[in-house]
Amino acid sequence: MKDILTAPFMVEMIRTLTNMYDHGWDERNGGNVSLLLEEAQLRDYLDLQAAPVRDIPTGFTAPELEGRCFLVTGTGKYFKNVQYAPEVNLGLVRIADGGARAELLWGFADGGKFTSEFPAHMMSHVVRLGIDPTNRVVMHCHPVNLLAMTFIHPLDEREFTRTLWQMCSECIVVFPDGVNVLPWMLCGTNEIGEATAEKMKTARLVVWALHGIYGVGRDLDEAFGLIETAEKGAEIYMKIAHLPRLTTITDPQLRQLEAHFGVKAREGYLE
Ligand code: 2HA
Ligand code: ZN
Repeated sequence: MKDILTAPFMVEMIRTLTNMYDHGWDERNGGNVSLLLEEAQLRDYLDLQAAPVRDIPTGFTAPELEGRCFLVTGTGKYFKNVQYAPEVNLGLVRIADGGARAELLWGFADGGKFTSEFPAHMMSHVVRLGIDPTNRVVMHCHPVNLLAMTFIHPLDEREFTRTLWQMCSECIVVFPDGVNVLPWMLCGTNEIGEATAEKMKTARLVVWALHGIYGVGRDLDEAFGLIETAEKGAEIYMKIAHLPRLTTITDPQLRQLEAHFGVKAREGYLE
């Protein structure tokens, strides 16, 4: 077997988590990421027939994910530390018993377990895989400007999305499906997991007001880039929201971006 710490998916996960920390999105133990892996990606690094290290109950069901493997961040663990001790801060789990149990195949070496937001991650994976079978990543973090924006901007999803689209030309191109928004809810529960997954049916970005954001993607770069672009829009908004606005990107201009880049803006979101 090859050393799993040299696996391309592991290297990419560690780089991405470090980068998220460096962006200031993941203070202390803030944020969590899960990456769906195929058996073919794992075979050289793990004996998949071997008995699991231990079982971890999940507290929910997700029969759609039976047998699927996820590399996931640990509860209470700091993104800052992942690069120095990946086997403590990350775990590789295989979903079993219709979702009720996760078999630990590698990691969480200090006896730890997956993120408290595991329900939101797994339920979001189920929904996004139904829409795009190539989806692999669910990413959650606390970007400052998106979070700040939820204190001062109406949480109406159309309005929130339109404001972000107006902040820079890239926004409508990168997330034409827009940004969905949940009001403040208690985090770490099945309820917020179910609500997040429901919102994932119509957009790949879901803001948790006064808390943070969820993004998904086919790989770590795509999920990161989605959040990065929305956060850029929010940063511009936070710089200008209190100033007189003399110029904006108009709806006809947003239509031009839509046509030129071959994307389809969320139905009814443009005038
Ligand atoms: O894991 O971000 O939402 C820490 C969090 C909870
Ligand atoms: Zn959070």
